Amino acid sequence: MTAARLSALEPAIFELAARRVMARCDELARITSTPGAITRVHLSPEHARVNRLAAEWMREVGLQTRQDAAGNQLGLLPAADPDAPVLMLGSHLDTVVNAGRYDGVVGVLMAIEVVRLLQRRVDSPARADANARSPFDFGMEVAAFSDEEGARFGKALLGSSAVAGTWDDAWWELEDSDGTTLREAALEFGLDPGRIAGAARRPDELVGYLEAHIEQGPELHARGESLAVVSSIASARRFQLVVEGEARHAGGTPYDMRRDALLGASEAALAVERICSAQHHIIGTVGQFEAFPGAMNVVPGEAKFSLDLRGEFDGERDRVWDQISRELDAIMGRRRLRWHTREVHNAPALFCAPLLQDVVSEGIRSSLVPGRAADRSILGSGRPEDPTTLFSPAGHDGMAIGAITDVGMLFMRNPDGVSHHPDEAVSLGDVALGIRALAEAVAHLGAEHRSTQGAS
Ligand code: HGY
Ligand code: MN
Ligand code: MN
Repeated sequence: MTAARLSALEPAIFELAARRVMARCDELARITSTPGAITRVHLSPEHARVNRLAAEWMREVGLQTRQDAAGNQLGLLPAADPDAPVLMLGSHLDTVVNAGRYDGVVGVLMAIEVVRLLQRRVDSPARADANARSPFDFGMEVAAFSDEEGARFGKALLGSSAVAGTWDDAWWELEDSDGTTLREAALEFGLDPGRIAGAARRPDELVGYLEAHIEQGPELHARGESLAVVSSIASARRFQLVVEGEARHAGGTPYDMRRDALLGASEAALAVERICSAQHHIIGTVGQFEAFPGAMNVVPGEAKFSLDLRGEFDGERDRVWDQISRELDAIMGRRRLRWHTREVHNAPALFCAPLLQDVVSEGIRSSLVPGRAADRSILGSGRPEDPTTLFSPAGHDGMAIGAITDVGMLFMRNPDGVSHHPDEAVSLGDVALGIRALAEAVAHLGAEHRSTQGAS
């Protein structure tokens, strides 16, 4: 299908697709381990249920489905040439604890709609077609990654890291809060840890990876715009930190004798804020914080906390971590405490491929309907040639997939920039525009691919 033919589709078709996406986001939100809230972590019974549902929806648009050894749900629409590489489209279906309903999920469901539209399966035919083929020289594969958030085992991007072939066998020993290891959880889920290498894809099997996601920040909302091209994804490190002091009687221990681990950890959390807020595009967050033994009448002898540290550039992020470490040495030294840390996640910054940034920009431009080219609600500058480009401080599966193929991303506005929270939102209209832009981006890539393959 050419981009021109796709552009001829009525806006109502994209709205219909967006309605289906929104309804399915609601349906997936009901699959949760915490009634009344949305929590769906890696290798849980809820993970199995959403994979089954996603597979059904994938088959409905002609995708051939399978679950890989990392619990990722995949759906393939092969090219006519069985040896042709595939363009991967997708996002993740796992959530943080007490999540919103769109983070990750909306990108998977939009990818399914894009595959439907690019085959002109406009009316959602409920029939599997084993002979369906991609309209491009490359196949299309929808990926619903199993673990992007790292909510259960601390290490994020487990699903996409397996696909990227960057799996580290040490991860099998990671434990969740109940002491269940990743290996035990995988076995219980019905996966064979010995087959994890089979989830890996080779670079020559892929044309690239495209993902649509809500912005998870306030930029588009503040600018009154719907869509943006992503230029890069922040580099990230995550740490579990432990402060050791001495637990003693809350009444009988004078201040000069106290070695209060909670106060040391509290001062550390404030130091993280002070150090990071003085930098450009470096963000540090202490999101978990616990005191032990956790009694009202005992000076805390131990404290544990987490640190999520992100930056636009790896070197800058690492220099800030060194600065935080030196500050922790000083704080704990003054308070006669000890501290140590374990790094549980480390992902470098990912720069989106220029070609995929270009096709996403083209997609956003093409998503303009006639007569609305100067509508600021679609393109902030009002100039169709100039879609907004944003850096993503939030992490995404592309950070892992970038090890083996080019990555491109499309952001949709989320009102007030609220995410990782039940109030997370995206409008039907922005999802409709996003579906159109993503489909147009794929069509532009198809044309580009054809011309470069033909030329070679
Ligand atoms: O934490 C993140 O940035 C992502 O939403 N998992
Ligand atoms: Mn998230
Ligand atoms: Mn996400």
